[in-house]
Amino acid sequence: MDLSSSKLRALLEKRGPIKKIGVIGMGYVGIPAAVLFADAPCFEKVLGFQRDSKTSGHKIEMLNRGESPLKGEEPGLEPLLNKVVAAGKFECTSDFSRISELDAVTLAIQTPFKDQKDLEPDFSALVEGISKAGKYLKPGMLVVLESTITPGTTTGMAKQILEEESGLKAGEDFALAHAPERVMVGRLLKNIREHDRIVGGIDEASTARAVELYSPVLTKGKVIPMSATAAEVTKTTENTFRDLQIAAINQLALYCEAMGINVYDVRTGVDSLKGEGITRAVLWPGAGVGGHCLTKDTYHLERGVKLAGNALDYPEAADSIYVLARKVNDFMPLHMYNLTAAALEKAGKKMEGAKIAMLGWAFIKDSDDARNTPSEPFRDLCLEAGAKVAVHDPYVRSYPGVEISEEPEEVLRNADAAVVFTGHSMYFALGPEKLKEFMEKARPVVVDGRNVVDPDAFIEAGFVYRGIGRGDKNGHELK
Ligand code: SAJ
Repeated sequence: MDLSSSKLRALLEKRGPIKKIGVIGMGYVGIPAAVLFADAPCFEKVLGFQRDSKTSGHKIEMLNRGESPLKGEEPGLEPLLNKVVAAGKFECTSDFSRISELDAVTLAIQTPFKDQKDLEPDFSALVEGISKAGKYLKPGMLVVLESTITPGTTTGMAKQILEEESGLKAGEDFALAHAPERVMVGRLLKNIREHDRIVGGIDEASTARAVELYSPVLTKGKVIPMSATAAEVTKTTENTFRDLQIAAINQLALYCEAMGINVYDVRTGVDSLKGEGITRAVLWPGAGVGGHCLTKDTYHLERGVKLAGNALDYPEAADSIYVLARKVNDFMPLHMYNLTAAALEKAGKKMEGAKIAMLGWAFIKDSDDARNTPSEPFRDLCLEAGAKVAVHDPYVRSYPGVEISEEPEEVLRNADAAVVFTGHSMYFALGPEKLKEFMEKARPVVVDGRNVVDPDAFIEAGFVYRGIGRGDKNGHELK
């Protein structure tokens, strides 16, 4: 065993089992993590650290009253928060110096991208959190990063800041690991308890200490130990591969349109090939890919390869298959625009001066989450072409610069085209007669980005129909 980790092991032995834990970042990742640590009998105390800022400072009192500041339904969270607060096992504080009291501290701070264009992540909030952890770090403590980060960050930037701020040495004086979060809104507690947990230390001793931290909160899930960089690559890859699978079926949908066939027939056919060792992850074509995971994690992975700085044996200027997948998925809103323009032309109209009714602004069905929604580039293209755009969404109430109505009739009134962008359940009930009544057009247009409407019913009712992947219907005769 190398000297450094034997020094660290001695420090950890001396400190004994983890008893006191800190979680920095009281958001949708940090709060359930802190509550589950606090509920584990083997841990004595958990501190939730939250900056007392204008936008989030209110969370401190709320959490200390046992109230969750998170929006939306999170089954089991508030009762558990109440329980651990009442038991004195959890408290929220803005006093970061109390980090010095702890055996382990985790960082669950979001890492958004500055903006769509430059695809550079904004690590500023995370860097602030790491600096604070470093400032109050003591020998024998464990630091774990839970945020989604560019591969190489734990052993690179994070290790460097922690050592500079503390004067201590990672892997000798303190343990350092990455344990990426895998939570999804609406299932936070369930995900942490039941998903397997990837735990990656910068060395063996760090990995072992992080395994000791996470094992008690897992029920069905098991810990999967590996190196810190492998853990960073695992997290970014699990979303990169999902994005790739969506791009594969989106590309096929475009081919099926060009070949005059129904992509959903082909999807059913390909998906029917089952059996041991045979896997085909056939997902669903659609109007595009939004959200804060799939639109970003590919670029974290790509940056990680570049940051590693080693020779990559791959054609110099060629896009990786992953970046190409991002480009295919980002093309889908443009394809929706092309389908809409072609359908309007078939109806004897131009995009310029037309009224477009967009159904759906959220990036995912039956949700109010509109981060990086594919609806936005489509709306921009229509406005640039001189169309008027009205937006309906049953859940999204506000979005910068976009007026969103929850009244379908108001949005559809006198519209030349109705364009389905989000697969909200309520849209499946839209019938051609209702739409025709609201739109009041002799030759209305419907464009379906999420396989929501029945093509034949709309074609029979006199609509011009276009649907993603519906090569079997897109060239239909006008009724
Ligand atoms: N989408 C498609 N076709 C599909 C699936 C999704 O077009 O077959 C689109 C959706 O409309 C949406 C976007 O992709 O615009 C993302 O959808 P998503 O279901 O992946 O939802 P996310 O972005 O919330 O992904 C999260 C991720 N979870 C974490 O990062 C912890 C992802 O790893 C999960 O696989 C995903 O949830 C999930 O399965 O719910």
